[in-house]
Amino acid sequence: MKLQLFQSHLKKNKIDLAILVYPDPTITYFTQLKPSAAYLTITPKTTELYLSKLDVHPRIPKVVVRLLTKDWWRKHRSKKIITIGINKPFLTVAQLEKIQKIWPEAEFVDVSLMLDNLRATKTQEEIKRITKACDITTKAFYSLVKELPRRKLKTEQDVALFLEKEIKKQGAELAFPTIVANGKNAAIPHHLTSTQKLKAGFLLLDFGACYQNYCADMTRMIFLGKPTKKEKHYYDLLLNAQLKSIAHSQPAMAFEELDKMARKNLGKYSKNFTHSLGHGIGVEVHESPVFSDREQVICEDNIFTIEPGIYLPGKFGLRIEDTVLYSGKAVVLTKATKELQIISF
Ligand SMILES: [Mn+2]
Repeated sequence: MKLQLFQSHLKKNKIDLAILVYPDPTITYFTQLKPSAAYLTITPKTTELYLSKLDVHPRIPKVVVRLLTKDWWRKHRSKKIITIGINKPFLTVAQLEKIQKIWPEAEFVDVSLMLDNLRATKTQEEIKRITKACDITTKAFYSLVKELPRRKLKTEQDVALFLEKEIKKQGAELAFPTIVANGKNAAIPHHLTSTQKLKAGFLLLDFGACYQNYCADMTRMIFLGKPTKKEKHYYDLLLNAQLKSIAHSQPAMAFEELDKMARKNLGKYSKNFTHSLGHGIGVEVHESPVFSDREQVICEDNIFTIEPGIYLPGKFGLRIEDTVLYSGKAVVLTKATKELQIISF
């Protein structure tokens, strides 16, 4: 995506060569590929992608594609290289040791922050793809709302498989394994979808499509049966906090501040909100901006989730999540209705 901008950062910081090793998602970011193995080398002037014989070798604008051999590095070794950029969170110790053996005299610097910042601001093409991923996710949700009253889906896993099939039918992949949590299972934010039979109560759906390498993330609640006044009250309280967080987003506001505001709006249930308000999203489901990082503020063309939750261990849990683009104002990309869907059971 922003390859040339990254190259100018390398030049400015006097980094001779950056080496990225697959499965570093930054390789997908720059090349739009998800190969089985790859090295991506970026200098201020040239970019080379080394792919194994097993993968397709497509043409990529501004990237030279080469065969990954045992001594793929030889050409680079012949040049004077003093400083090498690495993406620390995605480089294993074993890979680093290998690279250090090839360039024993080089100094290694972490370029992860540079890459994270680059990726946090989306290009028009990225916005298009994430918007499409969100539309696919929304459609899958509506298909499920239509399907549930037929009573053919018996377990959490049946529901998850239905959603996943609806996503794949639309030409997309899954951004992450679907979370379907019914009743007290929903009190665990990352419940592992089970074969448990569906029962009356809240049904939490946290899922997303991945379209052309770009992810969507959405959580909606369905109620099977008839909710009590109290259950409705929890839902309304949470929805109010979620809507306010979206409405209060403004440029240069710290994500941490937005997080605090959501907790305030949950009142005494803020102690039942046990995770962060959201996260950046793109080629990865979780990427920069990181809400707990004090330095990170809302910028134009950021895409992030807003997902407050209330978890009552042993009873039930609720979460409402949207993928949001900040463009002049917060624009909700996951357009599925947030009116509690009540399905007779
Ligand atoms: Mn999320």
